[in-house]
Amino acid sequence: MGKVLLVVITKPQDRKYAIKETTQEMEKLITSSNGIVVASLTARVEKPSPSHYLRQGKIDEVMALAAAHKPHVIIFSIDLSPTHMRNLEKTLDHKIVDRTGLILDIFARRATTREGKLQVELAQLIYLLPRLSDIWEKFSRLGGGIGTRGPGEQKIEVERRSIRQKISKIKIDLENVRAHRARVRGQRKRNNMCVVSIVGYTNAGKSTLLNRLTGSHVNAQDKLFATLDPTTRRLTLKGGQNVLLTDTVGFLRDLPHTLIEAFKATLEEIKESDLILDMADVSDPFFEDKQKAVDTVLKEIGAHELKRIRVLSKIDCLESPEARERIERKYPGHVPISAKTGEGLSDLEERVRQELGKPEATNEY
Ligand SMILES: Nc1nc2c(ncn2[C@@H]2O[C@H](COP(=O)(O)OP(=O)(O)OP(=O)(O)O)[C@@H](O)[C@H]2O)c(=O)[nH]1
Ligand SMILES: [Mg+2]
Repeated sequence: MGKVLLVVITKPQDRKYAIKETTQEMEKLITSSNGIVVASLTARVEKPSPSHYLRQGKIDEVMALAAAHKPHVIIFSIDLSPTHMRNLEKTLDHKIVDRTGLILDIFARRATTREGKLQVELAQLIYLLPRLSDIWEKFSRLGGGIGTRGPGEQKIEVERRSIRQKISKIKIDLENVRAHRARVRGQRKRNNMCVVSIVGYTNAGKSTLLNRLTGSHVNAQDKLFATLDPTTRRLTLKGGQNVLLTDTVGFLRDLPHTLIEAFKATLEEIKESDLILDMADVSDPFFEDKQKAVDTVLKEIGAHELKRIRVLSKIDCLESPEARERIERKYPGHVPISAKTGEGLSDLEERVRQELGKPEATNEY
């Protein structure tokens, strides 16, 4: 992705810390996509300008920064309409990427399995469809004014049709994936295997926990969306019960709907679990907001009524015993753990055993 100029948009209704939180998250997303932020600015936008989203004064500021820092791309912290994006690209003469575009880029880098790749491609095509005319316009501009309106429009129609066909084909392929997953789940049910899914905000420590509990080596790193494809490992609890522990894609605030839609097959695995471990990273100053975002996604995928154990992760990062006590007092019933030091893991396993032994969901969420 190269050098990035970051434009953080704030709105009047945003909370006090929104700028800091959004800036930090955007920087992490950009790093996760191999970009480097060389300059950034914030713009408070009350009412977007109909043509360029930003007003002229801000556009001048962006232009000055771009001239000074020569970024490869200008990234916006919000989603832009196709018109705004097209006009900004023309005026600023730079490639513009919005939040969903950036997240799609990270997902495309991470996808390794056929299923993951199909899901990312589907999300990309859905994102591309309304933006097609811009690509063709650029193409005809390059061609030196060839492509008068008539034929240009026709070409776009042809291209649109072919994209729609691709979308339908991928959807059929993904239906097969879902059917296969459903069969596997049926098999597990017949074998009385319980499935426990680890969910939480991206970077909460889900994969590290799976590795620690099951002695596996799935990719865990300080990058957003390090995991895209679900991994399932067997875990033997005290007393001998075997369960299947699944680690899967992390959540994000305002996860683009295109992605939720495209990742239905993956997210469905969560919905069909017997128990979820909902992890929140207490070393993150914004973890409470992130917990709310996780709740929202769980609701959206219909998994909010499942049995759930709330886990507070990375407690080794809390420096003082007082900080730790404060958190534990504030969140009674949550299980504090550190996948790094191993602290709290046997308590967590014990809670899993108890919850699975209970007849049905008894939590209040
Ligand atoms: N200090 C500390 N760091 C941890 C702990 N658990 C995980 N980490 C670190 O947190 C970072 C993210 O961990 P992952 O396990 O990849 O997180 P994840 O939830 O799987 O993230 P995604 O797959 O990106 O959604 C890594 O750098 C881990 O080393 C912990 O208990 N303590
Ligand atoms: Mg992970």
